[in-house]
Amino acid sequence: MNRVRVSDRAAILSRLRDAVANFEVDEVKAACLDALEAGIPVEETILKGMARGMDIVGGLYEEDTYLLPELIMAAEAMNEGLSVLKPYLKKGGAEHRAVIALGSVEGDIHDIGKNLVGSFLTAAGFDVRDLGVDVSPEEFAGAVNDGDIAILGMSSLMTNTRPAIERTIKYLEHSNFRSSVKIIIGGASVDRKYADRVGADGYAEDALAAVRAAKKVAGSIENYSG
Ligand code: B12
Repeated sequence: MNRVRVSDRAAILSRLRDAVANFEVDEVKAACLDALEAGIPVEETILKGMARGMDIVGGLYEEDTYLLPELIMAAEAMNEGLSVLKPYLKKGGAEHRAVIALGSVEGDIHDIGKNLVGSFLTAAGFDVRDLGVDVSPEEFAGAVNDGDIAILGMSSLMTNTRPAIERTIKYLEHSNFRSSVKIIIGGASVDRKYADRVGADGYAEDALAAVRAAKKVAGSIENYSG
């Protein structure tokens, strides 16, 4: 395995962060390849490099330096980088763990984080069903009704879509599906306190923590063999 000095590793991750923040697609791809060559774990490259770049973009948007087109270009740059790195996400863990369905909640079309969570979960051996974006409470319940789903993951990035999580949980309760699934939630608009308040079974702040949260709730499901 290639050895890389801590300072080099930090330099590559900063380069990647800045390339995403400046939506320089070619530079993002080149930095991803350099990170691979330097032996930096793919998870770290994604979360400590590219995702930090997206945080910068969010901050610049908030202060009106960036507008919507810049958000879109940064998202494209991140997706290009992810396509370079995804094939190298480590496959680990047992196959045929619990089935987990993921969706961005009603009104929310942000999906980079959700998709990342899906990729990390797949790499960890979970069977992931992607319900897409703008998923209504009825659609979440429909997915549970369809069968073998053990865990439902909901993503919300905006304060005005956060209430859709609570609505979905209430809808699952009213339609008697709540007890058949474990629920984990994430995304920039939520935190552990909110998760506890609405009665979710787990919360995670990033994709690595999402794998831990999924394993934890899966561990409490009867007949789970992971
Ligand atoms: C990229 C982006 C977009 C892209 C989305 C592209 C796409 N395909 O996803 C586009 C340009 C489409 C967009 C649109 C809009 N956006 Co936007 N967007 C962002 C931005 C810059 C980055 C989000 C991102 O991808 N981050 C990188 C990923 C890796 O991180 P993440 O999503 O947080 O996911 C991680 C964790 O949260 C967690 N996680 C996420 N989901 C889940 C789910 C589960 C189950 C678990 C366990 C964990 C988990 O793990 C993930 C991986 O580590 C954020 C700013 C920010 N810093 O969040 C604004 C931001 C979310 N957007 C914002 C806004 C306002 C909008 C628009 C309304 C803009 C407009 N005027 O139209 C629209 C809304 C569209 C809609 N209806 O949803 C605001 C929301 C403000 C608020 N607090 O409500 C933000 C915060 C920007 C800001 N600072 O103002 N956006």
